[in-house]
Amino acid sequence: MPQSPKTDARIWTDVTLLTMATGDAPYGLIEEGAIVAKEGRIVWLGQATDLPTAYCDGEKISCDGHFMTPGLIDCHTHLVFGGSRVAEFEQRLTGVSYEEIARQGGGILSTVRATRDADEISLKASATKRLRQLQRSGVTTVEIKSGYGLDLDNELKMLRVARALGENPAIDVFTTFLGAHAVPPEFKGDADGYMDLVCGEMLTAVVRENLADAVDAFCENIAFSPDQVARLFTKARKAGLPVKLHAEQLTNSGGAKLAARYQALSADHLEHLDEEGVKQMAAAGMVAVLLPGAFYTLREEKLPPMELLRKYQVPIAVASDSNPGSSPVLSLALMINMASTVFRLTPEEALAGVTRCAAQALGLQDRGQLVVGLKADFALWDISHPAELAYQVGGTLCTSVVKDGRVILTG
Ligand code: DI6
Ligand code: FE
Repeated sequence: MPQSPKTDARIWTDVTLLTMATGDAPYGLIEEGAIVAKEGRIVWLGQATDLPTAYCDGEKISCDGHFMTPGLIDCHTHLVFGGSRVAEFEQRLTGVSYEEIARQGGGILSTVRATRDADEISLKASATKRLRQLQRSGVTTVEIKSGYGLDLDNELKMLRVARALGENPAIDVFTTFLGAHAVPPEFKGDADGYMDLVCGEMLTAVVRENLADAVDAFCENIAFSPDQVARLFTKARKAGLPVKLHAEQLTNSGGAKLAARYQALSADHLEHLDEEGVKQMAAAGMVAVLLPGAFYTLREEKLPPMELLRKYQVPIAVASDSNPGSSPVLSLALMINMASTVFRLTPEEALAGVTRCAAQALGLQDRGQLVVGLKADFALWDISHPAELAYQVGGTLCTSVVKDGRVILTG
């Protein structure tokens, strides 16, 4: 029997909405608001006094005066991995640099060894724990990369685990193939030879098994050159996959310009990005993904070029980069704080960075704002001013998470 519109609508009331929709008031703020979801989508929002009578009989959920934002989107993570890098953290505290550790065969390669040794069940179990923490910070969509397998079987294993995590109705997972994350020990000194494997057998299998929604690479002097990345991006685009790039994290290698040539979704990190790179990102319609957790953990000193990104109107996303080496971060809410305090984004820019602009960084048009027709993915916050989301350091302000119109976390 068809359900009447009254019965399956769910209405959140007694709430301040931060819609994050473009062109509206700051934050898209609506006081004394209400929002209605049906079949997983937003069907109405506005001031509670204007609620259409058609929805008055629906199931009502009072938000006790809390604030609602779109569900947060973490558009850059390496959440699936084996082992731990805590010993390396201690080593770095004694003055050894991240690059030195990588050159000595530690760093990413130590996680590669542990990930190769782990089976899918244990990888899924450890990633699930981390994912739960992110969800508690208001996340409803997460991107997860491969990149710690670095051979055919282990890259596919990582992507299968990421896809399996996305079977949970409480979270959407966007998967990214990052086979070109580092040169594995079997190819030491032969990055070109390894790139042949990534562009050939590995990419073919990833596409055949539909395991990835995008392709990423690490363009850096300790990883792959722009020419090597270009070979991969040409193949990826031919296979119909969008690309994105770890670029200008430790040095200015020209990665962002290369990514722009392939209309990449985003270039990520970007501390060493120059004006020409910013211009080309703007022309290609790319998003700049800033990762304050990695900047903080590695005690970097060079800030990303915020003023240039604003000047050329490049949308700015903010993500956790959650990974065992450079960013052991499990809260996207904390990244709102760090994006403001460390990168000097305004609180509104930082919130847009984990909602509207993060959706754009994943090419997802159906989320990231509270707008009629988009997914009913919400996070509720016990705050009394929107800037508190950026002001608070740590703790848990998120009181409830709604995914596709269903309450999945409270308290
Ligand atoms: N840049 C990063 O910050 C992560 N990957 C990358 O290319 C670090 C990954 C790790 O250290 O394990
Ligand atoms: Fe990363």
